Amino acid sequence: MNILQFLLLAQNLCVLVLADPPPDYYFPDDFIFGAATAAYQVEGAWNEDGKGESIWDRGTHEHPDWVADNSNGDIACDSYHKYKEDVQLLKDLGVDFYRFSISWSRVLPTGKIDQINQAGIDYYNNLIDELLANGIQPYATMYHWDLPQALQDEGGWPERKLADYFVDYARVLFENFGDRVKHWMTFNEIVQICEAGYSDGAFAPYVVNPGIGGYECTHTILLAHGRTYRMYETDFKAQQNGQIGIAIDTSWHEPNFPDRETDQQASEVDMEMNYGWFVNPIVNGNYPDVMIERVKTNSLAEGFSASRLPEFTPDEQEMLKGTFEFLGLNHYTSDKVYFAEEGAGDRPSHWADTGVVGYQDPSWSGSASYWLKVVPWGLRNLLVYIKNHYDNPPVLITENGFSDYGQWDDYDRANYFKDYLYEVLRAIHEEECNVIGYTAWSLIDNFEWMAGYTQKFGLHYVNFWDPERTRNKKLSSYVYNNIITTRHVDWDYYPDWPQPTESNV
Ligand code: GBH
Repeated sequence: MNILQFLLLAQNLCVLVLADPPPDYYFPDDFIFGAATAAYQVEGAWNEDGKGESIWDRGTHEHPDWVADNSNGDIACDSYHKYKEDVQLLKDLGVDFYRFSISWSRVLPTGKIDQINQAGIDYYNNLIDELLANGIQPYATMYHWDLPQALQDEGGWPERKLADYFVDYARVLFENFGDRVKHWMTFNEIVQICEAGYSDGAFAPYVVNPGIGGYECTHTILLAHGRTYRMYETDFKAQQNGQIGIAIDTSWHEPNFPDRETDQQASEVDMEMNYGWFVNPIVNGNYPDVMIERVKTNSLAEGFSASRLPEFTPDEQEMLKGTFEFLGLNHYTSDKVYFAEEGAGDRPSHWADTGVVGYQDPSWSGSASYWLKVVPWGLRNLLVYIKNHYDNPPVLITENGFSDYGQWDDYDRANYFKDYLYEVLRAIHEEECNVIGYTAWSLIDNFEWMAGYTQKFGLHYVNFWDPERTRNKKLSSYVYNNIITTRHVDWDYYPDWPQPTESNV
């Protein structure tokens, strides 16, 4: 070793020794923690006690081979019968709230109010009462993808009359549950409902109509959301005093080269076209200007006489503006983006309208889901983006989580929660982002849509080979509980835990 090498080594050692450890931030006292599921993914009992058929019942039954393991949600975790066990798990986790969804066709089998299924009302009453008896607040999502099939038979979400049916359904929910449910999310992930459901055909009802179906569907849903908010405001708010939000999902779209101006613009356009598309109408009353322009330019170039993006009337814009008490955010992963070449992509399509290419850095570590790479800092960048673009609204993280193949000792999931939650802490303490709470996806392993039961997101293991659908704690449930109770991230905490002996992995 020469003197120069020695000095370099000495310098590196100094940096190692002297570098400050990451600051030990704490969650604010009023910061809330929860865990989430969705009706079709956990309930099962798909045709019991008067429940009507949904588009996911129909889709998985008609095309079993479209789901990775040919499975479906007929039984799933059997939470319809085992909800008390779920509540016990929530209690042991120490969460403040449970985010679950209500199955529209369990409450209204045909989707319409002329037929109310009392057994469905009873089920959710029981679940809500059990939660409250255990000190857990119910956070209810009205729609997590399971449209009553009868309404799909009338054309589904691209049909504007679906907004009327949704508002009727929401009224039934407020009337029956609003005395105890004080936090509502109207919809879960509009982009998945609409782009996957009505543009690409990747999700039920598997309609392929790119560049048109997704825009029409979204328009109906945004109107349904806004009108539900206004109905609550006029007819229920005074007595029930609850809050209405919505859960919108987005990745963080990092500029490919952060210093390159065109990549910064690509990131901005991608965020507006995939997040602003839903948030801007709810916050400011209309689609983002850049989206209105781009879809119109493309539509005219393609020979359409008008834009494929529907328009809100001035009254509708007024109605929509400010229709949220909290913005729900579902976030899992990030990508890096740059502008596509002129004319790239099949047209018409939302992708071509956006005109941005994204990819995931091969150095990012993966999960059991091809789309889910671990990028904790992406969450902080996203939270800062939301703060800057929408005047620092209250953000409730309504989903965040990691998939594996189902091991008990799920260190990767535990570390994912630590790393992402630490970025939430940094967003709060270093960037003054108004993040009010966090929800882990998911409370239990469940039916992961087109991936069936091949990808597991649960804090708790469910044995799907066992008719009893036995639940067991994974390592990550202890780690999440430790974060909730100590209110910070303890990097060294891994439990000495009683590993379950049975296994179906
Ligand atoms: C959430 O969506 C959902 O709200 C929740 O129900 C789901 O279980 C959870 O994520 C985990 O996936 O190309 O067909 O494989 C997150 C957004 C949308 C991400 C679909 C994965 C790929 C679908 N997801 N996307 S596919």
